[in-house]
Amino acid sequence: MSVEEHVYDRRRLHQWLAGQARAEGVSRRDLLRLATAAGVVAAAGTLPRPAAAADTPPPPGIVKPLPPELFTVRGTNAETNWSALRGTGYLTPVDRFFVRNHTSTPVLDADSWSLKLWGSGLRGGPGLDRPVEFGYRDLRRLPSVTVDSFVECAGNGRSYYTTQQGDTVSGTAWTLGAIGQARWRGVRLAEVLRLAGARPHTVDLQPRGLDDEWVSGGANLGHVRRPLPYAKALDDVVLAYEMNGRPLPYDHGFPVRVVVPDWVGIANIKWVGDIEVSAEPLYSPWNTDFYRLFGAAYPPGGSDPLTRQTVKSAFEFQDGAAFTAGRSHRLTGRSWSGAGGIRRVEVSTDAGATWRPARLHDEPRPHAWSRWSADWHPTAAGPTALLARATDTAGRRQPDSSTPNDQGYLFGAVVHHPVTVLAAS
Ligand SMILES: Nc1nc2c(c(=O)[nH]1)N[C@H]1C(S)=C(S)[C@@H](COP(=O)(O)O)O[C@H]1N2
Ligand SMILES: [Mo]
Repeated sequence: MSVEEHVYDRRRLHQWLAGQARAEGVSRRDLLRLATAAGVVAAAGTLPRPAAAADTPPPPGIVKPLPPELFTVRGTNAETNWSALRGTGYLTPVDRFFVRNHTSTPVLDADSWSLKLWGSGLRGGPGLDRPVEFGYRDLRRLPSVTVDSFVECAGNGRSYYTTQQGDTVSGTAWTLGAIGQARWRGVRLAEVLRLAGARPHTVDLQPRGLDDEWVSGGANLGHVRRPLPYAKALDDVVLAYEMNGRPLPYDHGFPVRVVVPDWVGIANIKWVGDIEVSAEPLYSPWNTDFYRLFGAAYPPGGSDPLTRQTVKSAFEFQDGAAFTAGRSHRLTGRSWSGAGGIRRVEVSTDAGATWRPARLHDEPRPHAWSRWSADWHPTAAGPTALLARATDTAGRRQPDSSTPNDQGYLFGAVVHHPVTVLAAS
């Protein structure tokens, strides 16, 4: 390609990114690849989206479309609307899987990507701890495993601390849509650690993302990274390259992400570029200042770093939904827990005065939700609240309220969903 063509091509790609070029018959993915190769989109940089109407807020750095019927955009994140899950199957379709980005989605190239393992936990002794690298194809050639697991943000349900309990908390005001369940395929992290020569006295691992460094409160906290105990890594952690039978989408960690079943979403590092393997305990802002519980009910240094998610339930409609009196309505929803499968779900259609069991449509399975339904025949018009309450196989039942913490993590109480019953016409 001549120099002039090169310059022109870059301008053309810029225009495409700005929504000023047409590209019928060419996939967005292919154009993004071109833009990345041309340096129009930095390999791990901010990803512009096609220009939106002038009156819409600036879109976050998320690649996939975020139609308002599927998502509620919150800053750099996109929350799944629960109404959009009604009728979908056991797995959350990628087009409606929530996105939680500290900065923005990097568009990486699998062929030039590699995963580097390094640190004092690798064989060779101090100073001799040579990094070990795996390419995308190397990982693809190793024995694969498949796991159905939800990824849920530790802050899922956070807004209910405020709206339901009057607590002041900081962070993204999620309702209950910061969860999705996918079928992940990849390589066991234990296998990669074995090949890399991890020593038995390894204490912590620290996977780190290739997305931009995160600046918070004026401080650059570096790349997103969080220590992971070696024992958990050996147990069930997966380096995933497929989601629901397809290569990982850009927004969910392409080419490879960490999947840590049952644990807080932050453990599931996307776009992983390296993993420190350490014989000493590791710290990052993500296991010190964040992802511990702080507040009146906790010690001054906070709780231990967060691990398992709580038990939660959600209905597949949006708060404020309207139902017509004198008709039968099938209420549907899902419940999940980070400590086992779901054994029982109860529903209340009178703001918690009375409860009845819901029908469970899935067997209890660890780190996966169960779908359920209950029929409701409202007779009186007016406002009411619908509630769902789950019990997991470890015997944990959702409480009436959650002990607050400053950053609003791990909400687990029963949520009151206001709805309106309309008079029969
Ligand atoms: N590299 C990187 N990994 C990350 C994050 C991030 O911003 N950067 N966000 C984390 C958080 S807080 C959550 S809840 C999950 C969200 O995963 P999803 O966007 O695929 O739904 O990714 C985690 N992994
Ligand atoms: Mo999160």
